[in-house]
Amino acid sequence: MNKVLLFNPRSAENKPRIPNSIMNIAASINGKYEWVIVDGNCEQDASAKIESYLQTGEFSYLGFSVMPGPQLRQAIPIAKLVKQKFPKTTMIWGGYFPSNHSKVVLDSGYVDFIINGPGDNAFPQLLDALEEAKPYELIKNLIYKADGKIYKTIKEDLLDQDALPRLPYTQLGDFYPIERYLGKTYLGQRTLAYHSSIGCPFTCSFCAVVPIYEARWKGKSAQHIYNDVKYIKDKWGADAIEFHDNNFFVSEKRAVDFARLIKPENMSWWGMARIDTMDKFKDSSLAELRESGCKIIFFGAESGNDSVLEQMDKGGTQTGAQIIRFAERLRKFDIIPEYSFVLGTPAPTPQQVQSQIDFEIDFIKKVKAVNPDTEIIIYTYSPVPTEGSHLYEDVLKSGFTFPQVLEDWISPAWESFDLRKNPLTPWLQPEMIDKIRNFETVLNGLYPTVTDIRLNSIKRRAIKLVAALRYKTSLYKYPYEIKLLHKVWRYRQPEIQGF
Ligand code: B12
Ligand code: SF4
Repeated sequence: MNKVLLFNPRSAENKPRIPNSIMNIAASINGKYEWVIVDGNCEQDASAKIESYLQTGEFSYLGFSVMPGPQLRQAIPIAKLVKQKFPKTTMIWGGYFPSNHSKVVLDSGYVDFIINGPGDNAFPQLLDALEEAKPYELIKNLIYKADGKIYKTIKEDLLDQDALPRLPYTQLGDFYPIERYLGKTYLGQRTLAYHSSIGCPFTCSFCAVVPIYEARWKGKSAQHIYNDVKYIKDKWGADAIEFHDNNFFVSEKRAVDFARLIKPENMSWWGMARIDTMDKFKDSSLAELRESGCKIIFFGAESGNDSVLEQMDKGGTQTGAQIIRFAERLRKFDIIPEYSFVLGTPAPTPQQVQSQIDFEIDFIKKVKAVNPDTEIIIYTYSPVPTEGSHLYEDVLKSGFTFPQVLEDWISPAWESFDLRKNPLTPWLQPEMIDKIRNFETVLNGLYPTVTDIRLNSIKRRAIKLVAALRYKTSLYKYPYEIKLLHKVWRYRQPEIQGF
């Protein structure tokens, strides 16, 4: 039987995390097909490694996991090279990028199939069909091209997450030591990345999860999560957990059940949530979460302006007032809120775009005033193709288009778009982007992130000192002195380098 090569392109400069996307795919074929993993985060030369496997002639199938941004830097040239040198192999891409940008990926000519969303059934079914030369057209969650036309098959219902096969950690360890994936972070000495649920029940109009999961969510049970975590703790010494779920806290009961189970294990943990969902949690639940080791929670605050929140379809219940009130509420429980904001959404005139940015800057300062420990992450709005949303309609009306050629996605400009730093959208003028980035520099100067564990107290004090006056007087222009210190001390930004 033909073997399968699974590739996780490099996504982090350092600190590799357990490659959960590709591990789920490995689990789906484990015991049925022989597979190997190449993790770009752990290889000096991933391309050479892949070639050395393919030269054995044993591998027919390649599965690449691709999210937008720097992963494309390896995914695109390596896929192209593989198709040139080993034209008989079948190239299958999965993950957020190909699912949301299927046309440009399939038009490249070097990707044969896309798994659209979860691949736990679709991937093994596709391999079976190809191995046995049977039709694949009825396999759910598949995108392919035939006779120049792109076909998307229907989506599968979300699977019972507890029924999925366990991730093959021991086999991963045959390729790369598991200890290497358990990095030192703000949370602990050996931090485990774990993914306990898929999708999200909401439909925010800027979010890439929506077109794939269409407001569906399914989670593993608290007991199941605990069993997995405990196994890794006992076997490899994990002492902290990063939950990579889009929305870990959808169910108050599941979160509290997990807190009760994990508390005796003395582990710190972190996850992502919505403000309006968690604001409904009882005080006793928040207290239990903290006591169990939950130190910091990431929230998509997005905007302090209620009409922008409505434009973003933020579920209808989150308000600016609530964002501030909730930051204050979490302070009482000693949980650090990590608030992310999306600045630079479209508006009818440049003046309105600018005044909205100014409003958000003032709003962020208000949040900081009520809870200075709040971590602030600032993104600029980079459209995702959430067909049918008003926000995306505004985007299309503005004349914005995505690249038509796959290689264009790795140009510096589009990479910056992916990183949500400089999004190339027609309504954002360069001086607006400068203002956002300069404010961010000053803010990060006065309030360096707690997640940067290399920044000692002397360095922190030095940066704070130079940034304080600028912050107080709203003088954000040309913050070269702060940028220099950030550069010299290699200040880390959690949104790019890992949370
Ligand atoms: C971990 C993570 C990271 C880590 C990577 C860690 C590391 N060191 O490798 C870090 C923090 C570096 C990161 C960075 C970025 N990320 Co990121 N990241 C994630 C996160 C939280 C988890 C991914 C994961 O493991 N999922 C678990 C698996 C099980 O789910 P899955 O990936 O969906 O996989 C399933 C299917 O998609 C499919 N599948 C996936 N791969 C494959 C491959 C094959 C062959 C097949 C068949 C199927 C398949 O099957 C899987 C199982 O069913 C996701 C959000 C999320 N919860 O998924 C965001 C996410 C993927 N990231 C995203 C983005 C945008 C980025 C950035 C590009 C930008 C940014 N500023 O955030 C940066 C890029 C920086 C960089 N250096 O690359 C977005 C993508 C949005 C979009 N527009 O498409 C997401 C969805 C977050 C979000 N909601 O906005 N990220
Ligand atoms: S709540 Fe978060 S993950 Fe869910 S749709 Fe909104 S932005 Fe996306």
